[in-house]
Amino acid sequence: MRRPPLVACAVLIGLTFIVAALVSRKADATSTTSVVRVTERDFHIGVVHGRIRAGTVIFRVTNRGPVEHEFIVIRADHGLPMPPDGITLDEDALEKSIVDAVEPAPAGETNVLRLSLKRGRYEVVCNMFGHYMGGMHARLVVQ
Ligand SMILES: [Cu+2]
Repeated sequence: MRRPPLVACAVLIGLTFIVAALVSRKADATSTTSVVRVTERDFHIGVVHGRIRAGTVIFRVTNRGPVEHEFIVIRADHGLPMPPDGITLDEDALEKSIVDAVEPAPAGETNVLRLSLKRGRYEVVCNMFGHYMGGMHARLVVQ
């Protein structure tokens, strides 16, 4: 049996590396998807994964009640400013930092919010009257 020429072997190995590199680059280019489970209750927001990878982030927000709660994702690299009235965040002032939100949902409901998040620090809050100051905020780091 003839041995395959050395050049053919080298080309084959080279091609393997190129294909592997292309596949891994494609994997990087298609953004990752993270699912973040969030539980809201009076007056707390529980985030299962506080650190996630940049890309598509699917929040599954469940309100355990007993009252309605909303869910707002805010870019907050330097934290959030104190509420001007000491109780509620000024959403108009934060407009540029607010990524998206789930409207107030009744107890027992689960809402899904699909976002594309860049690296950075975020706060997820419920800003219904008194809820933010009551403790409804949690940090989320996107890396
Ligand atoms: Cu709330």
